[in-house]
Amino acid sequence: MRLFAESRGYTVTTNFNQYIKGQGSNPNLGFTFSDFTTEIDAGRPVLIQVSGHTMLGYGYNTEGSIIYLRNTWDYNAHTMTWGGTYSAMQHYGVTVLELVPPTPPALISDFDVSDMEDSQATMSWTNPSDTDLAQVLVTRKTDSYPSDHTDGTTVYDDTSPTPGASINTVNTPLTNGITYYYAVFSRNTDNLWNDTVQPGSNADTAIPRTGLTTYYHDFDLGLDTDDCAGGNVSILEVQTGDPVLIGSYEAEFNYNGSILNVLDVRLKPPFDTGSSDIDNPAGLTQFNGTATAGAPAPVDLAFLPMRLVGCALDQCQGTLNLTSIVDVDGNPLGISPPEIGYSFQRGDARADGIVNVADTLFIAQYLVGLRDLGDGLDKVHAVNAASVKHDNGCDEIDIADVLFIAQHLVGIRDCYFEMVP
Ligand SMILES: [Ca+2]
Ligand SMILES: [Ca+2]
Ligand SMILES: [Ca+2]
Repeated sequence: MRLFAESRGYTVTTNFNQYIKGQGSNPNLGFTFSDFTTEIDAGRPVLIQVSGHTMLGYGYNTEGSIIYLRNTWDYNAHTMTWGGTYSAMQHYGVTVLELVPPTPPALISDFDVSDMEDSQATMSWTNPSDTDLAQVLVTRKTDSYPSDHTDGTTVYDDTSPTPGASINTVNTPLTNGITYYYAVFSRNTDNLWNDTVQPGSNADTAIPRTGLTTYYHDFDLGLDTDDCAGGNVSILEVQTGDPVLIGSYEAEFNYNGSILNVLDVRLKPPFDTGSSDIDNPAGLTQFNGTATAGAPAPVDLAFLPMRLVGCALDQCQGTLNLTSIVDVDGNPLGISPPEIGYSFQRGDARADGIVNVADTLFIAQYLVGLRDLGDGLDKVHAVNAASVKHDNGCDEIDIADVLFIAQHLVGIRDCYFEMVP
């Protein structure tokens, strides 16, 4: 009997055959009507053994010690008196079988619903591997997580799921800017639901957004407020239908450290915390900043004072990458923007690839207000100009830079702008 139950997928905790009281060798021992009612009240049918036949007892009436049973001869309900006879067959024993209640399918542990998509969210998870999996259901609410599979709006319902399958499906339409709470539930063929709700396992949120996600950044060579030459990193614009406050960023600047050095990383308000790692020998400066209260675009992120230490004949490329931008709620923004690069050559104020008398002229014109700093052949490259003569703390553009170039051009100074002995 136990083996049969187990062969049907049940786990048996207790099973025994016993004479009923009065039928065994000791008239004081045996299974009683009261024992029978205890089993029935616990939800466990009892097999009723009569001479030459077995029947299933499923109920009782204490008045007259009547038991309700079914036999294998028909589909009808029958009764007999406890310890009496049934069709002339004497009731002599019982078989008690206590089964472990069937368990629901395993909890889904990798449920993920995407954020930041326009009017939709992508749901993904792996079905439980239980072979008796009968249904997988996803429900959603807007104020809190669903409490069980009947709570909330059903957004996915598969009544013939494949155990262990990876599911990836889109839920749409959603309203942008609202937080949606999702949970995935499953049921087995015993009709047992796993109604556990565990964010991080089978529950997750989605925040869809409009029209994200492009942002434009800039890296401008120029002077900081104290006339230091270098590069200013900024976000010009965030393209999205919802207002976005920039919360934090990560950036890196790559260059040839034997030609260019970064002297400092200066955070720009409202970016109030951050860190930097300036590795000039490796030609890599990494930095990040956080604006606790958030910052709308356009906004400056940081200023990097720079100094060229190479020869007037050496060129190097410096490229800036914004590797991460996150909004004030912690959601990543946008697609990675392209890197921005500049060519650097010490003394080449006009940025035309050669250091000659035109560069002295450009710097002189800038100093009297006839020419602007900036990018392009009619502008003055701030770092190329300021780094000719190194100054205290950081490099500024002044008449000494003009003089040093002129002296280099007539051979008094070498290509590092050092006096020739
Ligand atoms: Ca999510
Ligand atoms: Ca030039
Ligand atoms: Ca200078």
